[in-house]
Amino acid sequence: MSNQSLCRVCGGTVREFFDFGRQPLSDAFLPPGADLGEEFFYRLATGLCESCTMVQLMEEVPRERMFHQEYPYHSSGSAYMRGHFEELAKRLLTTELAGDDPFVVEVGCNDGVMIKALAEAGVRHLGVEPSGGVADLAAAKGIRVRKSFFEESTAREILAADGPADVIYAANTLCHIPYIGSVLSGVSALLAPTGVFVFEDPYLSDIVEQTSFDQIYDEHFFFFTVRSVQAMAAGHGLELVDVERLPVHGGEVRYTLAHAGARPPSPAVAELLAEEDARRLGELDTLRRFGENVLSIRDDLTALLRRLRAEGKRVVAYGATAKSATVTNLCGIGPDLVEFVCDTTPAKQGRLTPGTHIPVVPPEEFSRSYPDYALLFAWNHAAEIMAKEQAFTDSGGQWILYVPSVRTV
Ligand code: JHZ
Ligand code: SAH
Ligand code: ZN
Repeated sequence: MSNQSLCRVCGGTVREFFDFGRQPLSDAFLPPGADLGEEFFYRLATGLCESCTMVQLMEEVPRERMFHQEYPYHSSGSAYMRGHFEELAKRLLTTELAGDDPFVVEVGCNDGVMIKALAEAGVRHLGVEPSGGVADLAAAKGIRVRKSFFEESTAREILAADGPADVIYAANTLCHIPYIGSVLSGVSALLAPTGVFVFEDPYLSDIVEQTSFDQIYDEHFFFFTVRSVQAMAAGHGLELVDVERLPVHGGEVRYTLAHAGARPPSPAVAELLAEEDARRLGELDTLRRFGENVLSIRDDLTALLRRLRAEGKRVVAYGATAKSATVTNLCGIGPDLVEFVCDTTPAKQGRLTPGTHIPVVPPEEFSRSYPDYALLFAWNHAAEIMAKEQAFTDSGGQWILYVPSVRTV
């Protein structure tokens, strides 16, 4: 155990600012009969690179342990997210993909939630997706999928077979890749001279602002900012030319990279950079204060759940998110405090949550007999879920939220 590591982007020194302790893999839901003693744990801790300011995990989990045939996250599980990606696909069709015979590559296409619309529009495309189960779901929708991890060698093979890409796109995937140097070398090789690499991931500024510490888990290796992405791009002959804040997943930024000098940067880049500097996002003190806020939320949430149990209230949870692994394992929330977690994903149902072993059940269990309280693990989908579960509130039920602070509504 060390409180220093080497930056996966620039090789500089990464200084640790928060230690979540021993954590299981966030998406490793245990099947019935699993040997609980065999569960895989690693140390989850975050640090700041003192050279390029990239915030990153101190330890890496081998990629095959996380992304495999049984990977249970299905991107199409939220109507709101489906709308978000359809909107982006429409925009790409009228802008970057409007030329003659354009070619688009999506890195981490999952079940095809975004690229489906481009495939249906007849655009030459390729989804690159290492998790076999979700890749099969995409293929079943008529999407051309390559089952592999995207990295430099993959990019060169795609270039040889299909030619340069006008758009390379990745949502909630680039921040999952510790070997990001290889990915960017691949992007730089595969991208057409006037092409763009567009990616969107949780924004460090939103995480710090809202203390949304549950965005930190095995799969999220990097926490990007305009400053750190700019530095990273420059190291690969690329340039950050546009940024756009997004409301999804609790606050993200969509970054657009182009070959250096190919496009004039939008004023939005300098504007957001100035905001980050004003917030002192690249400073250890700011991040240490974030760590103190995490501990307050942990204490408030465990106190509330213990009080409700002492009062004999029924408490369940809603949404077996990857994020919730960090919450339940940091706070010690098990089946003694939360009866079950309901979730629409068949691949998660009938299993136990990683590390804390709370049963995951279908949403029908929730509506069968409403509890007094529901801890909303899928808080980023609050609007969609609260609208759908209006009958729960009508029955007198209350939601428990913990971002940005613990409260019931
Ligand atoms: P959701 C995953 O994170 C993992 P998670 C990953 N690392 C990442 O970055 C993001 O996705 C993109 C369920 N649900 O989106 C479905 C309902 O039950 O917050 C999901 O299991 N009813 C790739 O897992 C979970 O909640 C509903 O009405 O934190 C939501 O997971 C809705 C809308 C969802 O991502
Ligand atoms: N784009 C979707 C999926 C996010 S889940 C969305 O925004 O909802 C992250 C996906 O990245 C997983 O399906 C995982 O299998 C995939 N992934 C992880 N490492 C990858 C890599 N090196 N290349 C391509 N995909 C990768
Ligand atoms: Zn660095």
